[in-house]
Amino acid sequence: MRSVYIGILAIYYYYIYKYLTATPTSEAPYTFSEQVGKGKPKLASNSYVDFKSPPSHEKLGKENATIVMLVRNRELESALSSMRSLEDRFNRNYHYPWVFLNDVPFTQEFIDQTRLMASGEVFHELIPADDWNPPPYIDEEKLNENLVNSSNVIYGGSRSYRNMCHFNSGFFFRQKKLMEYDWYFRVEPDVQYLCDFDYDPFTYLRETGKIYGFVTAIHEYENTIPTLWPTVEKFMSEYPHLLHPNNSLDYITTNETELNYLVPLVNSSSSYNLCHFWSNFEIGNLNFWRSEAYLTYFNYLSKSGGFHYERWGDAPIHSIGLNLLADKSKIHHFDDIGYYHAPYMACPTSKDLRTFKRCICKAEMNGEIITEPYDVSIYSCLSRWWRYGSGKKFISEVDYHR
Ligand SMILES: Nc1nc2c(ncn2[C@@H]2O[C@H](COP(=O)(O)OP(=O)(O)O)[C@@H](O)[C@H]2O)c(=O)[nH]1
Ligand SMILES: *[C@@H]1O[C@H](CO)[C@@H](O)[C@H](O)[C@H]1NC(C)=O
Ligand SMILES: *[C@@H]1O[C@H](CO)[C@@H](O)[C@H](O)[C@H]1NC(C)=O
Ligand SMILES: *[C@@H]1O[C@H](CO)[C@@H](O)[C@H](O)[C@H]1NC(C)=O
Ligand SMILES: *[C@@H]1O[C@H](CO)[C@@H](O)[C@H](O)[C@H]1NC(C)=O
Ligand SMILES: *[C@@H]1O[C@H](CO)[C@@H](O)[C@H](O)[C@H]1NC(C)=O
Ligand SMILES: [Mg+2]
Repeated sequence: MRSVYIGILAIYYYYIYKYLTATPTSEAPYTFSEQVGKGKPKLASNSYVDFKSPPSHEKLGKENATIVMLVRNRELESALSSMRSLEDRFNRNYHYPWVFLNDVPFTQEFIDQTRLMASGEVFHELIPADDWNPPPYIDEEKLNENLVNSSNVIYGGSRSYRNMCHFNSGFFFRQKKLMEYDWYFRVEPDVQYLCDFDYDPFTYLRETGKIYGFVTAIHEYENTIPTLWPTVEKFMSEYPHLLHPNNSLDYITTNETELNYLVPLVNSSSSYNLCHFWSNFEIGNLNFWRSEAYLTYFNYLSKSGGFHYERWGDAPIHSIGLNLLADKSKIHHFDDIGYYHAPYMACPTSKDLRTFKRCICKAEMNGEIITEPYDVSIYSCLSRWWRYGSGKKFISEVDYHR
């Protein structure tokens, strides 16, 4: 009897020893089943295993592209949820890499868990402090005064939100890792992709010569950008040669009231109609953001201080940059992509498309069920884009079954 106990104890200690010495210092990749499962010790709830990517994470898609997510460690569950959704709907067939960006180092758990969720390679990058923090020409005192004075502005009191918007406007595309790619797909925590992709959107943009794709066009909160438009107007008069001859300025300045008549402009002295592409979803070409024209525009806006003394969002900054500096025919509305970021959903309205792409055009927010795509609502800016941007394509004109 005693020898049986000793035997069991010996096996038990053997496995504990194996587990403890199995820290991944070697190069050899190993998989889940080698560490956890039948015959392996049960992990305590406060322990985790550091897994290496299995070799099958090799890229299958043929574009020079990456998926990118700026994210905080505490958003791990939300990041995994977005990853699961995009992997299932798109990336499991392509294995494009994921680049995660953070202003503080990622935790080991974040790195391990995202690696397990990805079908492609994963990279976890620390943003240099100079790319994140307010630049030297920003007056700290003035920034702090505005932070405490902005409780009526959405995210108005958050310093990190301003850093984030400044970073997304002018720095994400020149992070060291992203310099290795031409194309990016921006993803945020807690978003959902509601239809199968069924073709590679990077390939689509490249083959059609486009540089940017969006799904939702909405109005900005006016009190986040009191001096944005006057600053843009000054930029335009100082750098007229940077404006693209086929730009889409008309789209952001038209004030036709038959379109979007439910969004009254409070500040009638500004000709900006507040329309912008919602930037939490973007598929685009990084070289546009890295172009001299865009960087000149970004630096001009950054120096004016509005990112820090007001609460300029990266969405209107990206959009106005595109509308001024790019050929409008190079901006694409992906009307066949289903997408949800609270509180708005984008989804194809065609039954044919919904069926073909296995869409579930439904999302839930705080117990409320959302089934109506935002872009067919009267608040949307899409009708303005159809009239003043690159036009509306009808379903019979487009081959969605690529
Ligand atoms: N690393 C990091 N990411 C941030 C920070 N603030 C926001 N983000 C990310 O920036 C994006 C936009 O932030 P979010 O909270 O979703 O703002 P919203 O979509 O405008 O409501 C998300 O991908 C966030 O994870 C921050 O302080 N640090
Ligand atoms: C605080 O806000 C008020 C009204 O919105 C404005 O008049 C004032 O100039 C602001 N002060 C600072 C320091 O931003
Ligand atoms: C991908 O794009 C980057 C940035 O433009 C470039 O430096 C790199 O050579 C490209 N790689 C390939 C394989 O084309
Ligand atoms: C209204 O617009 C004008 C001109 O574009 C600008 O100077 C002013 O700061 C704006 N005011 C507010 C409260 O947004
Ligand atoms: C729209 O803009 C035009 C030209 O600036 C102006 O004459 C007209 O009054 C504006 N209409 C509305 C409803 O604001
Ligand atoms: C400008 O863009 C429109 C909309 O996409 C397009 O129809 C037109 O051909 C473009 N014009 C030029 C000169 O490229
Ligand atoms: Mg978000």
